[in-house]
Amino acid sequence: MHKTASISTHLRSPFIALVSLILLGDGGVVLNDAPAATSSRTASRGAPASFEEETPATSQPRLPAPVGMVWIPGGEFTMGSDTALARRVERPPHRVRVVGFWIDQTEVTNVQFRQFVDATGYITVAERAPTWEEIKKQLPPGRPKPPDDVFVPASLVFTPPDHPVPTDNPRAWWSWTPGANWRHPEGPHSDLTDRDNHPVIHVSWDDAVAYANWAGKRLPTEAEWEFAARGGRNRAQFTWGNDPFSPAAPQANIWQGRFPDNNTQIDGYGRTAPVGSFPPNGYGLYDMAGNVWEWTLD
Ligand SMILES: [Ca+2]
Ligand SMILES: [Ca+2]
Repeated sequence: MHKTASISTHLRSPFIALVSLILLGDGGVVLNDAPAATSSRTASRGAPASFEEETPATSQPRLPAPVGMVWIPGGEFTMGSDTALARRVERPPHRVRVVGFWIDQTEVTNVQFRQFVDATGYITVAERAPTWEEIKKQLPPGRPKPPDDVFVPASLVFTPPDHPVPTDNPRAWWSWTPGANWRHPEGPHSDLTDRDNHPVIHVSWDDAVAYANWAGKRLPTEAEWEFAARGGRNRAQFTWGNDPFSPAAPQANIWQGRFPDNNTQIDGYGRTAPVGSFPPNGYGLYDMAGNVWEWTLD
């Protein structure tokens, strides 16, 4: 689990996903995941002059590296961005300090998530029928009860239209699909054949936290996640630096072509890719940009 995105609006990863893990210095363990699309971790100008440009590691790991995890030294960095690609929630850029932590080198895979489910019998949110009591909490007061066919286990599946559509209405490409869940990513008739090492998807924040707890970790905070995603490149536009996306040597699994109806798949993948299919960032972390969105703790 872990990682994601970073990249700006280019990153329209249609998948929801998962998590990254972090383990804190002593045993504490943590894991984090982040919603990926936090997107544009582009760097920017404007750090207050009273801060140093960047401070070095603030802590050292006290344990041998846990399997599959990387030590992130911590330090101070410019979080967010106000460049053209930055989403509004990333503004304004501001200085943040994080302490050292361990984080998973890759997004959480289907194999890893299956181990958790097999060990615990955990049933994800997408596999449970919602109740009117739960839905009511998220609706304005007085809203009538929806029809019964809404109260079935379901999730959103990326379903590209066959023609150009305005990009201000996500309903044009997200389909509420009964039976879609992590075992059946595109719905009841799909499965995980040949996708063991793809990131698990259709995982809610609660599911990600449950996985992390089981693994003895926690989700990373958004600040930790972004610090890790930057890979030591303070204020860079992308997780790999400032170079634009290269069709000849794709840096990440993102969208190419016209969103959402024409994905040219120049990077080789129309949906998820096996974790670690693209070059790692400066900290040795994979898919911090692209592939799937990842959850963070906050
Ligand atoms: Ca990712
Ligand atoms: Ca792609």
